[in-house]
Amino acid sequence: MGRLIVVSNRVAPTQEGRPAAGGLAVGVLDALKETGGVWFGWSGETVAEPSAPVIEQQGSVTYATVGLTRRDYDQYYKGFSNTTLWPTFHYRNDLARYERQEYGGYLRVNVSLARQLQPLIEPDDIIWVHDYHLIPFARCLRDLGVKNPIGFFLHIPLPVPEVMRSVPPHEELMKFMCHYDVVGFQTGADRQAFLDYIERGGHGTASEDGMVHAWDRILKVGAYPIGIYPDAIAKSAGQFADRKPVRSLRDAMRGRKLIMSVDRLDYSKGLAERFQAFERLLQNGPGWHGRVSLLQIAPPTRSDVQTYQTIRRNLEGEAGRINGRFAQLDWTPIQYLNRKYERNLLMALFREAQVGYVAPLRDGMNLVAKEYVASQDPDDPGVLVLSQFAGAAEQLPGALVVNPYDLNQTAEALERALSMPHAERVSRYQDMMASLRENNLSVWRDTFLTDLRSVATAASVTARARQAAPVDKASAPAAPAPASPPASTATTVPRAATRAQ
Ligand code: ADQ
Repeated sequence: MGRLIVVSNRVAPTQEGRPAAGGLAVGVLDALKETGGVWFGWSGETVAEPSAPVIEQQGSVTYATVGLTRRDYDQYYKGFSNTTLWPTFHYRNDLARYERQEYGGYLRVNVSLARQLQPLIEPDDIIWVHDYHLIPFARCLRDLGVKNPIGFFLHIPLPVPEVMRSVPPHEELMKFMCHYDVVGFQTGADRQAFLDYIERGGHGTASEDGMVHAWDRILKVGAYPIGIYPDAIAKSAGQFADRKPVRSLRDAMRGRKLIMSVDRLDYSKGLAERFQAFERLLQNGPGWHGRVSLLQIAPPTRSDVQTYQTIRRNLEGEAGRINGRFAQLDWTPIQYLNRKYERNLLMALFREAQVGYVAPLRDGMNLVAKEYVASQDPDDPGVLVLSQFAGAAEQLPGALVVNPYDLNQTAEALERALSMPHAERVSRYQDMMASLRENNLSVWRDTFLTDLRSVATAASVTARARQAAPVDKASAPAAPAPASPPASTATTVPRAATRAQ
């Protein structure tokens, strides 16, 4: 069997024990460590000129990283990826901006990354591309003659067609997605959004088994919810329980209950609404004053994007306002920490919290929700309060599910979680652990890769059969095999890139 080549915008820090805030990095690294393979992508450095990948071997994983020029960083990463696609895909068109030049940069970088990866690809490899930065990547590889199976997984939500259409090159992006052999989403709802775009827009058809025929392509489209390794997390949460920061937190909370939230500092995470629902709890329930604290850990990301500076200021203002309103000499209601923690330590901190509070306004999956559950003490577990807009809500049957825009409902759920009887907490925890075990990270990876291998095998069998016995045009299937894009569109990527510069 060939190697697995994972391609993502950012290759995670390679040193063990270094915190890697970001769900993709956590999920991909764990998945890749088990199978071994190559991880290709941006090193996080900006460079004067693009150059060949730097190769570094660590255990079973080969890291192949490249730098981006300042212009690439501004147009591809900061621009189209994070100022057009990220907000729109999280239903924040109000924060999205579209610049044709940035889209040109996005296409140019995809072409350039594909060229840098191509020499590393061996005939038996399978290629798994991750996330919204790299939607055109399969198309770019195919243009270079790469025939290997190529799959794509979107870690963030795919919006419904009406919202998707607000991105000016929406149709080209959807066509690019159809150049993969398998396209995977986090939830059934995201998958449905894709099918609705294709079918209602008259671009193609889908069959029961998830095969889509669109724009002369055949691909498989499925929901592959990303998981975690719950038992490994449970183990490390227990093992790190006596570390100093965990002991300090425990001592500080003596006699008080702890509600805990951990997120990247991002507007999709609904942090201001979260603080306001906690404020509502204190406002409606004076009995909680001095008896419960909210610990919010939120390391800043993308801090050079203007919107992220604004959200940071707003949030600091909200925490200050609420603390000013309710704090007592010996009690601060909200502790807001702008920093990363080592992963195992974070899991041990989760175990100290009676409530895990995960309330994004929109989230592909949200691994924190899963990690919180897995970190709990099975004999005395905490309760998860979870937004209905996180993909994880489809998967965690024991959570108290809330609409984060409804501050009263969320405050009531927090109250219920804080007061929940032991037997109910245990039963909810057990339901969720069963689901986490059944859909762990290996299941995510293996299901996706099994589909990718079988779709690619079926496609090459069909292609060989066609070559051996050419059929007359009238009876030929409408779409060619996935590995061979139609010649008529073969230059779309370079042309669009040139046009937009
Ligand atoms: P993210 O938006 O980054 O991921 P999430 O799924 O919650 O969101 O993952 C965050 C990860 O970073 C978690 O593993 C968490 O433990 C870690 N982390 C967060 N804050 C940290 C801190 N202060 N210190 C250390 N570690 C921290 C994207 C999508 C999600 C999707 C994932 C995976 O936006 O919807 O679940 O990819 O597919």
